[in-house]
Amino acid sequence: MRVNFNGKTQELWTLWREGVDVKLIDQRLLPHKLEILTLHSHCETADAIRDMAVRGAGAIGVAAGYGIAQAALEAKGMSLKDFQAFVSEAANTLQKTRPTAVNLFHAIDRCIKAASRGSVLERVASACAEADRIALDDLEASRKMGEYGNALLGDGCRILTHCNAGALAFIDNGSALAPIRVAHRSGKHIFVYADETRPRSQGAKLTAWELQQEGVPYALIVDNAAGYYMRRGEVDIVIVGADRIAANGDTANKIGTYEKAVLARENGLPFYVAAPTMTFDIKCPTGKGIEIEERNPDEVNWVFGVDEDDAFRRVRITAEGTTVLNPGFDVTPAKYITGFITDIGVLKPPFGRSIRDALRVRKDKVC
Ligand code: RUB
Repeated sequence: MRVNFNGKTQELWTLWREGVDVKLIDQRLLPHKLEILTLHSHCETADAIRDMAVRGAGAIGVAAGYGIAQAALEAKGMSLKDFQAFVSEAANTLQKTRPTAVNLFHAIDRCIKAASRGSVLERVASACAEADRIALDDLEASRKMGEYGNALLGDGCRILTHCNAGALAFIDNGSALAPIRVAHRSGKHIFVYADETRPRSQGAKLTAWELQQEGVPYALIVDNAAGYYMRRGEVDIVIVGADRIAANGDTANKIGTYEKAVLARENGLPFYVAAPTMTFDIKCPTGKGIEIEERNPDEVNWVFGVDEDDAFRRVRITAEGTTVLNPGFDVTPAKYITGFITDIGVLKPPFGRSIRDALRVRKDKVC
């Protein structure tokens, strides 16, 4: 992604691996500070996923794959039996970080499978190679989603998006923001409405920042304003990302996505989900089977940002003892979805069939 870093405009990835170390942009500090975090072990990587230093389905999938590679490297001097026990314990730790995005589970499964044959050193090499392949797949998938999604955006198109499904949710480019980047870079005049996305404000803190860095015209709106702009005829299309897509097309994404889909239908607007084939969960027949993460009430009770002196501050906005419910995601029923922008093309209803066919094409990439 194009960022202004250390006074220079440069291309930066969200995360990458350097030997046993994983390096990533600490997303908790954005947009105020661009800092690269170095994670020296799989335990540190698991903490970074849990604390959302890295977040977004694609990015946490890549991070989890790197976590397995780190565990394999940490255990390379062990006996085969101890190596296997250490790596499966690491998989367990990484699996417990966040429950909803399936990319995390698919990436762990792929790396564990890769590390299950040969000597310890061969297993280490295979785990690392598979983790790196997942990262490259992620890059390639976002490039393809950018191309396929761009075809849906005409000159002058006004797009509404929710949460952050951008480069920060992937290695680069993103899912929902990938077509927006391609359209903008190809000279189309587009405009983006970025939902704030309470409680963690990924739209305000991350999507707005990404669009600003890229020079895409946009406006940040509060979550409650989406229907207002749709009804005024000022939105042409809604594109969001996804954390898990069931076999029938029901889609889990950031809390608030469902109501945007219903509003889009009410206002006659196309509602697209952009996601790589890694995000489909064929083992999950419908959205009812998707585990929804319940997050810490502190995210609702407190806000985090900088004061006038640019010092980071955490401020309580509710009364002590306020009762809070904080689901991280919701499920949008497939009937509200116009299509899926994927790395192999745009899937159209009936989704049961189009998803099954798509996954047959990419059976090497999904579990
Ligand atoms: C992120 C979120 C994003 C999807 C899309 O939630 O809901 O829309 O993960 O991801 P969180 P991607 O910030 O809680 O992780 O674009 O990587 O498929």
